[in-house]
Amino acid sequence: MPPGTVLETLGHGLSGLGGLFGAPSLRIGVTGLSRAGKTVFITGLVHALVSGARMPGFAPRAEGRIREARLVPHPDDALPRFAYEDHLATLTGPERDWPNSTRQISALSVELAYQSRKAWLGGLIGPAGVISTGASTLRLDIVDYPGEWLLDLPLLGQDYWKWSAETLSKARKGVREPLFAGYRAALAEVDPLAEANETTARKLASIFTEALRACRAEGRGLSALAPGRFLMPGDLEGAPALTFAPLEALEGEPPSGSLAGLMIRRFEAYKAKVVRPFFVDHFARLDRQVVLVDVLGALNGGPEAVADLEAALSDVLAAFRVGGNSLLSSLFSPRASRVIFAATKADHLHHTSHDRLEAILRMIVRRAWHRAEAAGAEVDVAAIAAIRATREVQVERRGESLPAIAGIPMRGEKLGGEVFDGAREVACFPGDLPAEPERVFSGDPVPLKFLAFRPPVFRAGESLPSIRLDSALQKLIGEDLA
Ligand SMILES: Nc1nc2c(ncn2[C@@H]2O[C@H](COP(=O)(O)OP(=O)(O)OP(=O)(O)O)[C@@H](O)[C@H]2O)c(=O)[nH]1
Ligand SMILES: [Mg+2]
Repeated sequence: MPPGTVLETLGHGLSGLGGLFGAPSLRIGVTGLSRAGKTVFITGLVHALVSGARMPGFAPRAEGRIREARLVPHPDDALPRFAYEDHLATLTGPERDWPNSTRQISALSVELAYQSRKAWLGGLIGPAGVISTGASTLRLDIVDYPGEWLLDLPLLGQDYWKWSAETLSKARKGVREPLFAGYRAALAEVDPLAEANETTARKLASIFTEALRACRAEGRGLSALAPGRFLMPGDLEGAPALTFAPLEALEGEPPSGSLAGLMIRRFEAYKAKVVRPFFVDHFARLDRQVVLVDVLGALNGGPEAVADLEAALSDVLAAFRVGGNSLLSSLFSPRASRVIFAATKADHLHHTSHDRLEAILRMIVRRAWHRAEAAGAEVDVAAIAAIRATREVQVERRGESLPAIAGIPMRGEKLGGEVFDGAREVACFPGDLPAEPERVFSGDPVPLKFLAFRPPVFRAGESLPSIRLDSALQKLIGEDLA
């Protein structure tokens, strides 16, 4: 019997290998598109666990059943370690800054020593009459990886020409149209049937990548940007498998020595050497998945950015739906039994708007979820702030008392002509989220303005403030510690 099945027959449903070589383990993927808040989420979550933070919404902690939470070595030696200590030092050091952007997959393990609920309630006598302490351990193997990599799943079912046609057609519409003008001009100058030439291939790939990057730029908020490794290359920067770009359709098969032939070969190499191994070696081994979503960033970008985010999340969701008889199921089958979508940075809103934020996220995800039949995994949503940088205040304006937030804007942030110095606290009213979540897909952009605030002041020995991080954790693993 393979190792994985042994534990499952014990009714644990946990990752097999960990159980045989140490504590039972749960592999938790934390993903999201670039800047969604992955690094901050993992740092905040791990700090809350190991520092013994009060977590009223996380039952095992609230009930005092977690005896110890400590960092332990990650079992997978091939994965870089998540730089928890560095990120924490950046957040809590004298500069109080947010961690740098990360470009790689990384992992960190936390071991929890806990008492099961049954033992806690006094059921300490085992079935054979043996006195048990009721103590158990569970290792959380947390894996941080770019959500962009999940957007590549549809590529596995496409050939080069189908991908090219879809990509170029999307590039002719809406916000993308002017951003891809340079790429279209570059395409007009090349002959796809001419002899393959590395310089031309590189030039096209680089102009194409620049256009993708422009779509992603602050304010535009576009999300559906496959191939995922073009923006998030990890350790593959400059690799031949990433040196391709879409071409206009041709009549018949191009000769293999032509530029088009080279593009086709590289597209297939990207699928076989980059996309497939990620899904088989990493993605398919996750037991739980957190997908972080910067809903506020997309709302700031307007309806097109929201629609784009929805399209991207729909591709992300497709990865979890690979089921029974699909084309991809022979390749891998995801085992994540619980997927939590979390809208991050909720501390940019007064708590009276958190339910609306959650409703908007639910709407964005639900439409995608119901479009195809869900296979297996339970899905839930939450509006959270892994690290809360603001406090709530009431602001009097023309005799009216408005619920607002106050925080210290990062140095250089601008609002209404003012440039902030990174030292002064300000109160602001970011705007109202619509009561009807559908409104974010149509009509006028929701008039919102979010400032980036400095992380909160941290005193050694204390915990970092957060919003609903505990209830998100309860949804994710509460039952595993029951
Ligand atoms: N106020 C507030 N800001 C947050 C929070 N989480 C993330 N942010 C902001 O969002 C930015 C991106 O967060 P990261 O955690 O670095 O995002 P990421 O998904 O790891 O980004 P990449 O590594 O670039 O993919 C941070 O620099 C903060 O400005 C939060 O809980 N509260
Ligand atoms: Mg990161």
